[in-house]
Amino acid sequence: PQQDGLKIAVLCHASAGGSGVVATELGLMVARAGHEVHFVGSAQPFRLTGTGCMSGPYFHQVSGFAYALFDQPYPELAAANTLTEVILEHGVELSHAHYAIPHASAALHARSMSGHTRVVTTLHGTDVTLVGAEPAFRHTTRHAIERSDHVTAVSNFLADQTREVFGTEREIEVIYNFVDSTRFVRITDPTVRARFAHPDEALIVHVSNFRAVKRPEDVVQVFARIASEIPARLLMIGDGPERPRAFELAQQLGVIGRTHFLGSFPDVQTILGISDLFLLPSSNESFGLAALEAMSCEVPVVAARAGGIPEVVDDAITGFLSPLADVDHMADRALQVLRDPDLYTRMGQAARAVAVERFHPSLIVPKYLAAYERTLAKK
Ligand code: GMT
Repeated sequence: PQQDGLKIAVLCHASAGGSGVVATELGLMVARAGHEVHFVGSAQPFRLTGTGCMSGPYFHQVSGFAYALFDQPYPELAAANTLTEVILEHGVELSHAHYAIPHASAALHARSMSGHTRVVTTLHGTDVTLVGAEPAFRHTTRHAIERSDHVTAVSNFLADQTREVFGTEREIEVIYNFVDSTRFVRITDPTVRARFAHPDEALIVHVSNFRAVKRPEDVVQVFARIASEIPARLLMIGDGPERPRAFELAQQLGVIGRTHFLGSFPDVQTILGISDLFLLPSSNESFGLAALEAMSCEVPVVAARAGGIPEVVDDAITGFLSPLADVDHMADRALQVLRDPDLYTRMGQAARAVAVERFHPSLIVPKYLAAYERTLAKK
């Protein structure tokens, strides 16, 4: 364990998804900066590598308890219990909860049980816009937000939305998502691209968890229009409930031979690094980390003008923003950029510049570290 530096616990979702990615990448960078980081979760976060006994970061699996009387596994209580053990055993001073439910609630519970630690909560989007707005979770989410020692949100849109949905005056600091621009880069080796597309084909990509909010069927609709005009191929990365419907639609529209559902895997940078265009037609998106990762790889983005996406994608500069569900508009804009090599190069370079100049870890990670220090210094 570290002798100096902060001792921090991180609670996040382990499955493929933006909040888990941000939590993991941040925790790894905070650990590299010399702090002791303990991840606590039901499973090891999918991008978490390099955990070790000497310098960390450490991973503590939440213990489960199956008992005939319990009709549910009570994940929040189990997480609170494991977190309390970690706090007491390792002297953790601060818990960073990514996602209000169940993590901020579990962290608040552990704060009461352990008698110390501060709680920083980061709101990522669906915890507020979908889950939190559900009457079943409204009071619990509001409580988690109001009682955390510090709250951050990943975009101005999300901070405003949180204040509106919960009618809270709570101070919410906006800290954007970030991207490691040394890992997410253009791959120029033609042999890598040749594994996925012919040289004359435009390579279109979509990365998501295929939930309804991502509108993956719009991706297929847009692609079918593109493919009717120019040689093109679509890579669908990720998995989730809407994947079968998107697959079926690709069959119906006759583009299944040029559409590849590759499933979920952690090193998306290879696919993004060889792609020509990223599609993000989500109906709601607090930030759009996958789009930022594409931008870092010089890939222009065509997205719906929804949620916090306009804080990431500059319309007509790093990609195009379209009205929600307007698949014709999205296809027109996609074809415009794919058919014009000068525009394509300009947009790709502008996208990379924005990723590096606005969303580099060296700009964003210190904001979290400063938030930790300020929270610990609070009386
Ligand atoms: O996009 C998802 O559905 C996953 C979700 C999550 O909670 O893991 O991502 C949310 O957090 C990301 C990281 O802050 C943001 O970049 C995504 O925009 C946000 N997703 C939504 O708001 C739908």
